[in-house]
Amino acid sequence: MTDQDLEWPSDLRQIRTELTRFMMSYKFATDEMMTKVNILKEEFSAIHDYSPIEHVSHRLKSPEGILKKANRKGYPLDLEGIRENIQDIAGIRITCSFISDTYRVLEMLTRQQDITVLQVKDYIKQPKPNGYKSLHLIVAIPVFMSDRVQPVTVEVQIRTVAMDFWASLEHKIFYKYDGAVPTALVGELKQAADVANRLDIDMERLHDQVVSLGAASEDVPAHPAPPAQHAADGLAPFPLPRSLLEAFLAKAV
Ligand code: 0O2
Repeated sequence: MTDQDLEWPSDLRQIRTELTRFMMSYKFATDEMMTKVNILKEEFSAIHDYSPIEHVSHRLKSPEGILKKANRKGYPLDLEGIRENIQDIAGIRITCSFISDTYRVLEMLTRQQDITVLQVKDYIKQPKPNGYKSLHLIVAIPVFMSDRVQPVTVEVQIRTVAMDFWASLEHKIFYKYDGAVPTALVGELKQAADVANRLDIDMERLHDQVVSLGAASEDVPAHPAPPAQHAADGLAPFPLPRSLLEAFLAKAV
């Protein structure tokens, strides 16, 4: 205990401990989900020609942001009320190359047995009026702590690189204008979303053509194999020299 701790009244110390536990549970849930997504990413990169997952990032809402949201939405300001009502304290964002990959990743995650799917919103099939597209998933994942198992919710957003590019810019503009984006800009953003969607469709069609060409000629890779370094996210891949493989084949190992 620090000197400062001793000066604090015990009820403040207690709420600090509870808030720390609360935030930690979301941090652990984020870590678990990141591990799950990174396993899929690495496995695809190492075993298949390419990974449907281009990039994954995460964020944890700050305690201040959580309280602001609870206030704004009129939720009870106790930890249980917040846990029940605010489902995006922990967030994971996955970007994929193609639209079909977003659904593939959704499928791979939702079929994992320790993940409970609480909600799926498909803003790809039904974009928001401003043009926003993404798959939103709210899941609960068990976090095993020293004295209990806590189911913790995580929001997972899955979108293409083009959708992500659009959403990041729109987010910046939205905040710059404090939500009151000028009509002309809203129109331009919607047009840009349509262009991003066209790009997604065209790129996927081209990709499919390359895949079928590759299948026909057997020598064009469906997707350039990532450099070995990329395959394991900075880890050197396991050394598998030909002699070792031959030994395996000959059951000599
Ligand atoms: P941040 O800073 O990214 O976390 P909710 O407000 O979450 O209770 P809602 O609006 O029904 O309920 O949730 P929804 O539609 O699932 O959206 C939640 C998150 O999706 C947002 O979180 C954004 O990250 C993203 N999102 C939704 N709509 C838009 C949009 O029109 N443009 C962009 N750029 N992002 C969007 P936060 O908390 O708003 O922001």
